[in-house]
Amino acid sequence: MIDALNMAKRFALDGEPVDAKPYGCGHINDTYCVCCHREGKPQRRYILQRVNNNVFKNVPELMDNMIRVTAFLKDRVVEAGGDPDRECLQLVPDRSGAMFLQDEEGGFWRCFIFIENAVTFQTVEKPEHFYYSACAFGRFQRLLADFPAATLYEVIPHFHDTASRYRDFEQAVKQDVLGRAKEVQAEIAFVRDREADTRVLVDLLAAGRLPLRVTHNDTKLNNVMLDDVTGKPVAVIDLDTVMPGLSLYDFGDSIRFGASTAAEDEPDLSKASCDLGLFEEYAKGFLGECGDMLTREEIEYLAFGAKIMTLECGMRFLTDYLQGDTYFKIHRPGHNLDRCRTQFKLVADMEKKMDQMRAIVARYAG
Ligand code: ADP
Ligand code: GN1
Ligand code: MG
Repeated sequence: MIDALNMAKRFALDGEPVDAKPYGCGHINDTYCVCCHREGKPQRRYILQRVNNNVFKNVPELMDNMIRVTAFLKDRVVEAGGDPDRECLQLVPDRSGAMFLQDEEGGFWRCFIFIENAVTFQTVEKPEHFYYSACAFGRFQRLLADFPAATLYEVIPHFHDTASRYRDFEQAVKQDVLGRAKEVQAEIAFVRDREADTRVLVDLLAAGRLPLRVTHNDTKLNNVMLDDVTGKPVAVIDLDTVMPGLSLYDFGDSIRFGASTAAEDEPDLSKASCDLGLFEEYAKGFLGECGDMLTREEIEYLAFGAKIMTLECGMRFLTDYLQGDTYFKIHRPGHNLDRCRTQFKLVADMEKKMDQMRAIVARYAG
């Protein structure tokens, strides 16, 4: 096991690293908060991450995307008179000037400036937090509208290709490596009943009816930092999956996570539903920032995008459960199954509320 504090010492930090503690609730990377001691000055903090190279097969390409996207966003923040140390994710080089390094076991590490006086939420505590997260992701989409999308590597091919995710799911059911399929027949049937839905967005994209944009692709509430006093958006983080995608992915994934009345892994399913008040907060914030650049068909499919992102994520959790929990970090047996079930509960609830969701989008689309 590589020692995180020793890794921190290889980066060009301001002060002497004295502590590196596991940090945050991400499902993918190993994240540490590093404290640096500075003679006669307050301590300084950094975020150190070991990138998950089981999930990300080509870390140098991923880092190339990240270096260019963060530099692009930094320029936009500076142009707008903002503070780039706080308003955008910023990589810290290692002592040789490289933006990431490899340990002796082949693991990839990188370091970011710690965005201070800001918080990430695991669930919405106040509706306005969700509204502000929507403003942050809507603005993110608008700022990246001029980014040369074709120069970005597709770090995880077919990441939100729901039809391809469906095929992976069927493959996992067929292989059933741990004999778990028999316990999850209801969940398997739930997915199969919606097989046609998994093709809708990919088909629209292939037909040129939805535009490809630069999107974040992982717009969970805990991937945006909000000011800890005002609650207003500070920065969008977790830029590993910034790639060409659909605006509906970013809108949809936020709704999936943040408009739910329960945590993503809540075992008591009676607690999970899609809160239309929160849906409205998000639609208002997102469309307020980027609604004018969306096409008529994007607007038409936004609400459906929320359902598809939720179905896709549930299907991915189920696939990982069937494959023996090799992708998402789990913290208890059955964790991925609990996560899958909350997603399917939300899908069923969204299906009942789809007309209302569409009406809300139409109201804010102007
Ligand atoms: P994962 O891909 O595993 O989700 P993230 O990049 O989202 O990893 O980081 C995990 C958590 O660490 C975030 O939810 C956030 O709380 C915290 N974090 C990440 N980057 C920063 C940063 N630059 N400043 C402060 N906190 C951060
Ligand atoms: C992962 O990295 P994190 O925890 O923000 C996953 C997302 C899922 C999400 C489900 C690279 O996001 O796609 O929607 O878990 N990220 C990757 O909570 O697979
Ligand atoms: Mg994250």
